[in-house]
Amino acid sequence: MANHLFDAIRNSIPSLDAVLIEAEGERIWTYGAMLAWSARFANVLVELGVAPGDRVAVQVEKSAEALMLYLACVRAGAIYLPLNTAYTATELEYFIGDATPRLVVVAPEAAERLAPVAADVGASLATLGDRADGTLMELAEAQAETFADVERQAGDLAAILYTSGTTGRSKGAMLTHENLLSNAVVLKEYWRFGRTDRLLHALPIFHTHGLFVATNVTLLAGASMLLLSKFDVDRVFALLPRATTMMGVPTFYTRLLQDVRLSEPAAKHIRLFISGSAPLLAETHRSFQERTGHAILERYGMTETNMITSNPFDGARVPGSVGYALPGVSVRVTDPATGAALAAGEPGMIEVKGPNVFAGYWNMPEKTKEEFRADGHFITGDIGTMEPDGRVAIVGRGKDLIISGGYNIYPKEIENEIDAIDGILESAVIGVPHRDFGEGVTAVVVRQPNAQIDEKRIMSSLEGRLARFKQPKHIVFVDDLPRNAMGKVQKNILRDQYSGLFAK
Ligand code: MLC
Ligand code: AMP
Repeated sequence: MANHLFDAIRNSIPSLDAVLIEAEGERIWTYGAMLAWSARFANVLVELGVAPGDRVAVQVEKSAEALMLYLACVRAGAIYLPLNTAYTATELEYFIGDATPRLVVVAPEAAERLAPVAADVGASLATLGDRADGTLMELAEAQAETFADVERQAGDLAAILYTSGTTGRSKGAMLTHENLLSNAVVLKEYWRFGRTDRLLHALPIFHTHGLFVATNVTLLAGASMLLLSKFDVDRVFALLPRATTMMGVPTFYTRLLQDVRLSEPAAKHIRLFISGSAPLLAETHRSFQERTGHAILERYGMTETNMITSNPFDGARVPGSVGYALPGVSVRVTDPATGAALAAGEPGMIEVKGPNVFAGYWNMPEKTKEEFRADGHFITGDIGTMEPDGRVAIVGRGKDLIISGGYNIYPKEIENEIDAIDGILESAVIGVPHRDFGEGVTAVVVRQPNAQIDEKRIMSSLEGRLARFKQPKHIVFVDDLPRNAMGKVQKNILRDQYSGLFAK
C-alpha cells in the first residue's frame, strides 16, 4: 500500500547494509536496521491501540531509537507529536490535553509523574530511555521486523509540532506527508546531498530543524549521520574530520568560533556548513569564513512552513541574507496591514505559499484563517525585503517573539506567569542581544505598591511552570513601563534601554 512519505524514504535506501546512523557509543544503525526497528515500533503502536490518525506524543531524550519511533509513526499512519525535553509537567499537561494522543511516550524516570496526565485523556503510557531502555523497547523486542505500511496520501497528517502563540497559548501546526516530503526533496537537491554525505547531527529532534530538515534530508539522500545526543563543542571537534556537512543554529557557530581549535584544517573534511532557525550575524558569517575558509549557507524556515528560502549552493552566500525562495515555494513581501504587494527593496511582511506550507493549527480553525490571506499565502510574521532578483533578507519581526539559541519564546507566555505572582503589578518581557544565545530573555517588572518581592521569589515561582530556557536570564525592576498614546507598552524603548545587559 502507498505511504506517501515512507515510500520515498524506502525508495532512497542505497543498500540494506549501508550505514544510516552512527550513534554515540559507536552504535551503528544500517538502513536495514532502520527498516527492522521502525517496523518493530510500528507493530508496538498497533498493539497499543494506535490507529491511523491517532496522535503519539513523545518527550524523550535524543537517540537513534527516538528517530525510529518517528519513522514508526509515519509507517503506522499515526501523527507524531514531539515535545521539547525541557518542558515541565505543567506545560506538558496543556499539550497532551489539547492533542488528546492515544499514546504518550516519555523517559522512564518521568513515567510516574506523567501517568496521571496521560490517563486524563485516556492515553496509554510507554517509556523510552536514552540507553535503549524502557517499556517500548521491551515490547519491540518481541515484535516482527516487518510491517505492512499503512496507506497514507499526500494530504494526510504526519506530525503536529507545537509552536507558541502571541496570545501565550501554543498552537499545534499540522504537517502533512507532502509538506515534509516536498521540502526534503527540494533541500536534498538544493544543498547537493548524496550517498557519500555524513551529516554531523547535533540538533535536538523535537523541532523542524533537527527532525525534518536534518533527518529527512539524510534519509532521502541515502546518506548517513553522526548522531550526537546534544551540541557539545568537544564532540563536534572530534567528529568534524569524519563529517561532510553540519547543520546548526547560529549559537553552534558562535561557540565554535570561541574555540581556538576552529581552523581551516579542522574544517577541511566538511563540504557544507548550514545555519538557520535564528538570524546569523553577518559578523559571525565573516569570522567563520576567515577562520575556516567556509561561507556558511544560511537558510530561513518556520515550523508552519518548513524551509522557505536558502542561499544558493553555487553562487554568493551573502551575510545577512537568507537567499532565494526554494524551488516550488512562492514568497512575496507585502504591506502588513493590507496584504498589498510592495516594491522590491521595501520592508514588509513575508508571505509564503507552496507544498511546504502546513495544513492549519490543530483544533483552531479561526486562528488558522487569520494567518492566511484569501489566496492561500501564509503570513509568517517576519518582516523582510526582497531584491529585484528575488533575494530575501529578514530585517525584523512583526510578531512579539524572542529567539534564544534557536528556541522560540513568546513573551506573552512569560508575562502571564509573572503577572500572576503575588506582589507583581505588571511586566514586559523582551529579548536583548546576548553573546551566546543571540537574544537573552529579560523581564522588566513593576511591583505592586509596597510589595517586597525580589528576583529570587519570581524565579522560584516560575520554576516547574516554565521550561528553563524560557525563564528570564535577567530581571529588572522599574516604577512603570513606557507606553504610547494608545496605552501599549513600548518594548522597542525597553530593548534599547537594556541592549547592553548581556554585552560582555
Ligand atoms: C539551553 N538553555 C538555554 C537554551 N538552551 N537558554 C536559553 N536559550 C536556549 N536555547 C539553558 C538551560 O536551560 C540551562 O540553564 C543552560 O542553558 C545550559 O543548558 P544546556 O542543556 O547545557 O544547554 P546547551 O546544551 O548549551 O544548549 C544550548 C543550545 C541548545 C544552543 C545548544 O539550546 C540547542 O541545541 N538549540 C537548538 C534549538 C533548535 O534546534 N531550534 C530549531 C527550531 S526549528 P540553567 O539556568 O539551568 O543553567 C525552527 C525552524 C527553522 O526554528 O527555521 O529551523
Ligand atoms: P519556529 O516557529 O520555531 O519554527 O521559528 C521560526 C522563526 O524563526 C521564523 O519565523 C523566523 O522568525 C526565525 N528564523 C528561522 N530561520 C531564520 C533565519 N535564517 N534568520 C532569521 N530568522 C530566522
